[in-house]
Amino acid sequence: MPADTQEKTQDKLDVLCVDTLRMLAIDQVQKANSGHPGTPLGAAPVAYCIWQRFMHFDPHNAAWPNRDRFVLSAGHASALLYGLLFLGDVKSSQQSGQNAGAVTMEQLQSFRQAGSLTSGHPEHGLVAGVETTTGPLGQGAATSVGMAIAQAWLGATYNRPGFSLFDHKVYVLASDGDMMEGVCSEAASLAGYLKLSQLCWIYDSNSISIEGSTSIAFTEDVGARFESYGWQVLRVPDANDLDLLTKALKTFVHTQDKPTLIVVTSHIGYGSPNKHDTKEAHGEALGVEEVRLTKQFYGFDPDVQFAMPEGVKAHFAGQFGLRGTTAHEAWTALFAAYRAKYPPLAAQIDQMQRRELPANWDADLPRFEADEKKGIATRDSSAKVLNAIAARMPWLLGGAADLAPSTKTNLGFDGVGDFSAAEPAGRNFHFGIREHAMCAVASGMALSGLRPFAAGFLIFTDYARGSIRLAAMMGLPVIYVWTHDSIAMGEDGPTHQPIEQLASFRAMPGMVLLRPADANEVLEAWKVVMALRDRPASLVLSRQALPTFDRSKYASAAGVARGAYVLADAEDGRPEVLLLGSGSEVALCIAAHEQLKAEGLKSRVVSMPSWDLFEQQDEAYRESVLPDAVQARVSVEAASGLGWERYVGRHGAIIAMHSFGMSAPGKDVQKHFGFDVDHVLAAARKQLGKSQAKLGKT
Ligand SMILES: Cc1ncc(C[n+]2csc(CCOP(=O)(O)OP(=O)(O)O)c2C)c(N)n1
Repeated sequence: MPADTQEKTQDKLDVLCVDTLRMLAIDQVQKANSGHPGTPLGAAPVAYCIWQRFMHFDPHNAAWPNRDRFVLSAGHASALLYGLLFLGDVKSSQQSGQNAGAVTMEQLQSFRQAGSLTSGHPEHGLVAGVETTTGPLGQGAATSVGMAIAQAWLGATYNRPGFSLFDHKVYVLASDGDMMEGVCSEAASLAGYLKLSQLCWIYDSNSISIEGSTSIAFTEDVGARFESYGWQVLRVPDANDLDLLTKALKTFVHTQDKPTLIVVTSHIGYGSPNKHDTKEAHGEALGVEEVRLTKQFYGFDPDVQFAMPEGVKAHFAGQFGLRGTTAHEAWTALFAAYRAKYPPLAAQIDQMQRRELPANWDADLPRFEADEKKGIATRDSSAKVLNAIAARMPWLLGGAADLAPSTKTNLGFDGVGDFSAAEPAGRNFHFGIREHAMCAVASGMALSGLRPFAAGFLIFTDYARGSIRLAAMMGLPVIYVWTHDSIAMGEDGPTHQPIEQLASFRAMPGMVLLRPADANEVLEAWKVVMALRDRPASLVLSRQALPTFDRSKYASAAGVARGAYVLADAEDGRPEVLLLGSGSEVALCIAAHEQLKAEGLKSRVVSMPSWDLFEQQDEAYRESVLPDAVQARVSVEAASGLGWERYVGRHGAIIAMHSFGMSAPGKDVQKHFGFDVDHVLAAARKQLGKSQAKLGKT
């Protein structure tokens, strides 16, 4: 049959495949008695059409770099994605260094159960073919913009005449909830501006969410909004019409100057006689009787669960599978020829896919001489280190949410431009004032093998937390550069002064938080960060200058790699009081230490840039830094004190923030809240007094 005729025919087999997907989804949800059957019932034809007729995805290699991406942004409809992966026979794969498993019939039958791969919402790294973790609405779609950016950058950087190595598409299935989320609007606005023509969002518009009709809260013209963002907007009035869907997707494929939104009108719970178009279809099992009725509607045997009709898998293999394996084979041959012609470029592609660093990435790292008077802001020393590394690592790239001049994250060496539609090989990104989308985009870039950095003020991480949290969950080595790290940022006042943000990042599993105390700690922190392969890092940096410690007098900053280290000690190595701090407050500890020393008192300064790395050290090392025998302890950090009791103990002193900050010059704010040497000294003396009293020394 000629291709066109084939597409025009709503082949019985196509319908059977779509309905099998539907039945597998409602059976998964019913067996688990938990999950979301409505959207799989309504949107199955859309997903089917993309997979069967358009996707280039090799089921034998879910990590092939030029595969088309499919993102289920409506992650609650996970039963649909698991059905697709099962019918598409997507094999297990190494993704993000994890062994991502394959969805088998057993997995479908243990949907949402302990130990299964088919968790409530799709988790990247757990299941092969799940391109990004979704569930929090908006995240998948926003992340897809990063994937499309990565495609554009990789293509512009590595494609050569006759070698179209990176030309893949990014498909997203999004829901009403996605369209309501701010992060989607931010990301779509950016995607439109950047004219990301390989990006296609399919909006499953069923007008139902948890509380009922979306009209109770959402009546805007989404298409018009996207048109104003610069997207092409297509409409398919009936989700069951594979021909119309195919036509719209073809239009997307041939569009080269803008991203595409296809608004598809669908019916939640389609085919369920009593739940069709109702909120009840959204998020609970249909019920045994309704499942039977739904199966009857589709002509399936109501007594059979997890039916696998004859020919369905073979049909997937003949279209989705064959197209993918053929494309991958052709790409592999192309890449072999490319490797022969452009060995260094091919080596870069290999390295980035393996999350390795290029040889000599650290050959030009700056050195920072002692400068205890004037010093340098850690954001400035970080800028020097970042530029030195980026100049040797082409796929280290990123930007800020309109704060590059403040975060000092601009790449400034020769030949590095700004990323734009006209210059897609640029490496400086202007994310605009869109922190949340910036972080989702950074995740999408990392998921495509790039090493992105995203920068902003530490305070605005609150805006971006949803995406940062998912990056941590996925184990993505995104580098976050957060500056203006404390009340010391000064005049902008309490709205801009972070208090609880350090504690919240320390509480986030997987996140490596580093708050270096001086330029050499910054250098060491970057070394730690660059070595990470499966964790994100937050570099927390100061706006104000900090002294660069004289390392001939104090310990080497190499201790940063262990999270905490003894920076200055009592001469005999037997301190009576420990002064603990991070970032800018370490200088206060050092000043206090020198004063105590002059008075004949024995103190130790422990610089603690990363609690998390410190916790990973063995007991012997931790004891060597914080000996149990010394209970007189003072911690100094210009942030919430939450958690410092872990290190100073119940009787230690915690110099911390107990309120929001205030607007005044930074030094005045620090003094006002007790971040000065006198206060540290007073606390240290009090601690010494208490411990001596305890020892009966009086
Ligand atoms: C950020 C976020 N907020 C809230 C939820 C909880 N939630 C899950 S599904 C849903 C309703 C989604 O409705 P819609 O997107 O229209 O999906 P459909 O009803 O079509 O399945 C909500 C509020 C969520 N997953 N993510």
